[in-house]
Formats: sequence, structure tokens, C-alpha cells
Amino acid sequence: MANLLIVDPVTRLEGHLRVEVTVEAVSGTQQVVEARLGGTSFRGFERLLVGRNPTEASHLTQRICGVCSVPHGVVASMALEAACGAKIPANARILRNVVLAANFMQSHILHFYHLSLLDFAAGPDSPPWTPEWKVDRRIGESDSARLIEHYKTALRVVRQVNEMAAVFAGRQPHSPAFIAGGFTQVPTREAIDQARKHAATIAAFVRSTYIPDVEYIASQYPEYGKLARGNGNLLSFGAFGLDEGKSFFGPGRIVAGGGEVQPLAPKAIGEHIRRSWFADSAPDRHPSEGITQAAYPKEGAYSWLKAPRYDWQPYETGPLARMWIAGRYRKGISVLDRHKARAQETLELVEALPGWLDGLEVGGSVYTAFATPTEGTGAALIEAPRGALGHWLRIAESKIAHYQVITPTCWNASPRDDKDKPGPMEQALVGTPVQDREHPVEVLRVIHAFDPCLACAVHVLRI
Ligand code: NFE
Repeated sequence: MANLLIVDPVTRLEGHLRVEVTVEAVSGTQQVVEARLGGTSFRGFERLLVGRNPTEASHLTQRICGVCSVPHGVVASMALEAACGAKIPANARILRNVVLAANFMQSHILHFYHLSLLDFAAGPDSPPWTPEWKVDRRIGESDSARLIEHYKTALRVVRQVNEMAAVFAGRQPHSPAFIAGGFTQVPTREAIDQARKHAATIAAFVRSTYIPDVEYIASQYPEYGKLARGNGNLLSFGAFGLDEGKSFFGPGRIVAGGGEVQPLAPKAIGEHIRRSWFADSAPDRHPSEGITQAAYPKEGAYSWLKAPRYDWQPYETGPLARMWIAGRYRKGISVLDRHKARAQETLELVEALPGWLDGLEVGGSVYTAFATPTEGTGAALIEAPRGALGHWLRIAESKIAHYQVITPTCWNASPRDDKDKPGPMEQALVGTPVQDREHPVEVLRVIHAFDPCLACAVHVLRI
């Protein structure tokens, strides 16, 4: 029987991901012994930005993705502010936090119910639930029916979260509200009250339904609490700046699952392209000097994702990493821990919202005027729903001369690097048992727990 299994494309995630796993018997159990993940579209947003007015980056980079446009709008604004030395008013900081938190919530709820749940519970035997793989899903009919009802409720809740974001930021996704210097909307008493009402309804759903459903799935699939640990390296850039220079999520790293949070030095980030369809002569190039030059075909390459590394090491990023680094969740590193940390984070963010809304000054300033320099550089790091997100900008003759984006999925779903070290998800897949080689659902459960977004990690562009 063939040892190599290929799923291409992997469904129920954003974008196009191909997974190849080699399955062999180890101690009598058929399991993954090697994995390769490939992003199958070209990434080229960086090239599209060159020659544009720097103020356009926050609007253009939001088009990288329909799920996480908000963090791109925020971090692109921050990169330009870093280049100009601009400081934004407190109201703008809080409004960005509120809309970013809403973006996390809609993404996490959608991820659990609409992208992951069907790995564990079957839908009705009719479209759109079929066709589907017939695999072992051990949840009984009535519990499955209950979960599918929650799937439908979650669609309405996701809409409500987007409506809460829209109170301040207008259209979701791809809001025009994120501008360097601040935010476009001055908070009114009515808008704050409206957001507060939305937050209360969303919090009730998260408490009464989302968290218990994640716990229920965990209770039915306990072996996934031990699966897909990976190398235990965790990375967060930090997000949601609060008063006095503090953050709701601080930046940092965990090495090999150890408890001590290590500091983050942005200079240690490098992009590797040995196994990616890109041309470059330098190994471990810092993103401020990154080159986005397609090279296809290329001997030994198998992905359109580059392989970002910190000090030459692969790092997992995402809700589990930032909750761990913030000391808010440290139960373990596994498929189930990734789902649980994501749900716990959703609750903690929605519970933080009323306090953040209290900090808004009604009618207060949301914008500081600034002058774009003719020459300069700026970089900004933030957290997106799926983890660490960075933008690096260089301005020359008042235009964007260079731009580089590293998204969370580039970290998680990266291919092998210049030392041939597998990416975090490739590593995490090793050891995953596979019962039925025709339908390796266990592999999909591991992949989905990371919530990869290949739309973010690669981009199609005519070159
Ligand atoms: Ni397309 Fe994204 C998030 C970013 S992905 S979803 O979160 O940045 O890796």
C-alpha cells in the first residue's frame, strides 16, 4: 500500500493548502512519519505596493485577506506611524483595539463552528453537508444535531460581531477606518452603547455555547489532548496596547515548551526560501530587506510560502502561543489545547470590551496629523487572530520603495528552511495516527487546529 498520502486542496480553511504525509507503522500503529505542506498560489502583494503612496498600504494590505483584514489595516498604519514618528490619540488606540478584538472573535467562532466542527461531528445527510468523507465521528445523532444547530446560530453571531465592529469601523471586511495617525470615527455615546449591547449578546453565546461545545468535543476525543505537540516553540508579537505602555497580550517567546517567557528581538527574524518557489541569494534574510521574486519551477521547492524563522528556529504562533506567553492558558500544547485556548481567548476579549469602551472619550480626538517623510523606514508587529503579523516598510521619494509582510500562517504552515528543518505544522503532524489511508481525517484535525489561512500566506498576482 502506498505510504505517501496527498490531500490537495485541504478544505475548510482559507486559501489553497496541499498536504503530503508519509504514513508508516511505528510500534504497530500506522502514523505520519513525515509531512510536507505546500501553499499552492503565488504571493506577490509586496510587489503590488511598490511605487504607491505610503498611506495606501493600510487599505491595500487589508485586501490580503477577507478574514483578518483588520490587523493588516492596523499594523500597516503603525508601520507608517513608526516611519514618521507619529503618536496617535488614546481614543484611536482604544478604537483599534475594540475593532481588532471583534475581528479575533468573528474569526475564532467561525473557525470552530464552520471550519473545524465537521471534523468531529457529522452534519445532516444532505447538501451542503454532503458529499463528505465517511469517517469515524463518535458523537451520537442527538448531540450532533445540537452542535449543527449551534453551527447555524454561530453564523448569526459572527454577523453580529461584524456589526459590532461596523459601529465604529464601517464596512467589514476591508474597513476604511484604519489610517496612519489614528482612526476615522469620533466615538459617540450612541455608538458606545450600541457596541456594549452587541458585546453582551456575544459574551452570552461564548459562555453558554462556544466554550461548552469545545469542552464537549474535547471530552469525546481525549487522545487529541496529546497529539500534535510540535517542537513547543511559541511566538507572540503582542497586541492590544493598554494605558501606561502595557498590553493585553505581551510580546515574547517560549522555547521548547519551557515556562520562562523569552524576550523578542525583531532583528532575529529571517525569511528562508530554500524550499520555496522564490529566488534569493542570501539565507535568513531580514524582512526589511526581503525579496519577493518568483522562481518556478525550482529544484527541491514545494511551496509558495517562505519559511520565516526566529534565530533560525521554527515557531508556532496563534491563540495558544499568545495565551501561553501572557500566562492566561498553560494546560498543554496539542490539537485540543489549540481549540481551548482560542475559545478562552474569545471569552477574555469579549469580557475586556466593556472596560475598553469605558475608556473612550465621547467626541474626543481620534487623529494626529503627520507628514509622510520623503525617505524613511518603519516596521510594526502585532497579533492577528492566527498569530504574529509583521509589516516592514521603506519609503523613498515619498513612495513605497519596499514592503514586506509576514503573516501568522507563514510561520505555522512554512515549508522546510535553509537547514531543512520542518515548519511547525509539518513537525506537529509527525506521530499522528492514521486509521484509514483513503480518508486521513486525523491529519485534517491536526491541520485545522492551527486555523491556517493560505489566502494570507500567499497571493495571486499577474507578474
Ligand atoms: Ni487570512 Fe491572517 C490572520 C493574517 S493569516 S487570516 O489571522 O495576517 O495567517
